[in-house]
Amino acid sequence: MFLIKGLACLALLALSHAQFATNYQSGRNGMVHLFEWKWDDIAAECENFLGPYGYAGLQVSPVNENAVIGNRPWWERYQPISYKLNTRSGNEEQFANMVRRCNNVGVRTYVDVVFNHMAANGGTTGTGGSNADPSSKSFPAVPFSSLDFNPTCAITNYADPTNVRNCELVGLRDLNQGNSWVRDKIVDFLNHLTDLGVAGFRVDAAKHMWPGDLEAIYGRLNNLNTNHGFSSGAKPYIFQEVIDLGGEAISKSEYTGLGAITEFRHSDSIGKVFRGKDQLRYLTNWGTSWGFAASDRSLVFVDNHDNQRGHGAGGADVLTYKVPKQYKMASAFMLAHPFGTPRIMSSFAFDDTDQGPPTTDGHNIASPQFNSDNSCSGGWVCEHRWRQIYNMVAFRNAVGDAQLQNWWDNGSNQISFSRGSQGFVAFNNDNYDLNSSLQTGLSAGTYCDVISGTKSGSGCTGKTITVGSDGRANIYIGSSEEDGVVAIHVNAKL
Ligand code: ARE
Ligand code: CA
Repeated sequence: MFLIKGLACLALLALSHAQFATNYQSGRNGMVHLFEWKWDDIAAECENFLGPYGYAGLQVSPVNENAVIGNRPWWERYQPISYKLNTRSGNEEQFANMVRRCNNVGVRTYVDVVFNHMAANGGTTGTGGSNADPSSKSFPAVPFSSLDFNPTCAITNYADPTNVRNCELVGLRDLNQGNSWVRDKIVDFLNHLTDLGVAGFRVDAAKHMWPGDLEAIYGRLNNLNTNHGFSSGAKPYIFQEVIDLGGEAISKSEYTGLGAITEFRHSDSIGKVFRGKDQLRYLTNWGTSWGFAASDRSLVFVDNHDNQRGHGAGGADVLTYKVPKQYKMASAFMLAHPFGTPRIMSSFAFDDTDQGPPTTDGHNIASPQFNSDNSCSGGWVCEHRWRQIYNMVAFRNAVGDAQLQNWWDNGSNQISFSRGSQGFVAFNNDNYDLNSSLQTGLSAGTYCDVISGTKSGSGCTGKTITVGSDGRANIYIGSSEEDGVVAIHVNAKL
């Protein structure tokens, strides 16, 4: 009896410290990173699009005051000046209003939190009007002084964990998270966001902080705010930016006990596969066999705000909106496959890798404009509003936890599989047509292909696929079609 009680207690304890649950509303899946969007625009997007189309969550750009830098590159937001919620995206009132409105329509908010460092030399004025002097490590609006930082040294050697964690990443003043004042300020900042109703955090540059320090910080985080619909005792979902493509001293496994990690190998591998550098048939064991962290520890993505423009890790193989056919195929695969917690990138168009978001006057961020086909204009790419992508979010919601079954491949770059009897998807990345009778796992009937169209009333604006009483259907994907994928699911039955 004592033993059983003890075990139950341990289980509860483990649960109460778990930062691995996404806190999504049941029936919803799929997170979108609305990179550089303004809070008022996101609030409207939750109500008009993300909520109705089934998205579960959104990641915002950093919310705290950052250094104002000359021609306003996007990356100024990774140079904190204080923890006041004042950026080009809006102020605290606007942020709080956004979180509330998004939660009201079932869409959770995840904040990109930057606390490895403060601004580098040159960042002297903040977006909230605060002043700082990074050259003397003085950030009075927090306040932090030189005592709160590690001694100045540059990160030069990824084979040396101490250099990576105690020195400065590209000159950014490196906070000492072992210092109790620093911890207090970080914990206050994160708990303030939780009080406002956020559901979790993307921890920027986690690899550059000691796991023990992060554990101490995470251990002091408040439960989620039950006034926003979270269950009592729920903890913030934490996904840590740890770039681990292998070959370095620091490994993601040092962080997976604390929360999820951004699985960069997923981005790297999916890019290589859909660029034709690896065959689609090898996707049959997609997951930990590819070197990925466990499914519930892996935040997965095709591209992120860094690697889509050559910052951070990853190179030429990363797929972005600039190669739309392969990008949509990779995104559809990620969303159809049960592995990991998928995050969709929503970009602004860029030519120059430093270029900031669209503005009205060089400083103030411009709002996205919307076209009748749901797509965006005004410099915003809005991959999350591409039919092939948002319809695959609906696919993911429709299939739920159904097992991956009925795997088929042609021995090279044509594959298909079902998610139980809920959904079926097929891909053709060969330079000849796919034209085969395939097992869909679905019940007999006519279905709308949610890639080429959408179910509308009793009709379909794209291809239809007829499943026979044996579950088989004739699947055709021409090699020169606009999209190399077809997808059907129970909610798209006509
Ligand atoms: C900018 C300028 C710099 C200048 C600096 C200070 O570009 O030239 O020295 O300001 O004045 C972003 C941008 C940076 C930018 C920075 C601050 O990408 O260009 O610097 O904001 O404004 C490493 C880290 C990883 C990091 C990537 C970019 O490990 O944490 O580099 N990613 C996050 C964010 C970025 C952000 C920061 C961190 C900083 O997602 O958007 O930087 O907050 C190997 C390693 C990787 C390493 C990679 C590149 O692959 O495995 O760990 O990634 O090399 O060094
Ligand atoms: Ca550090």
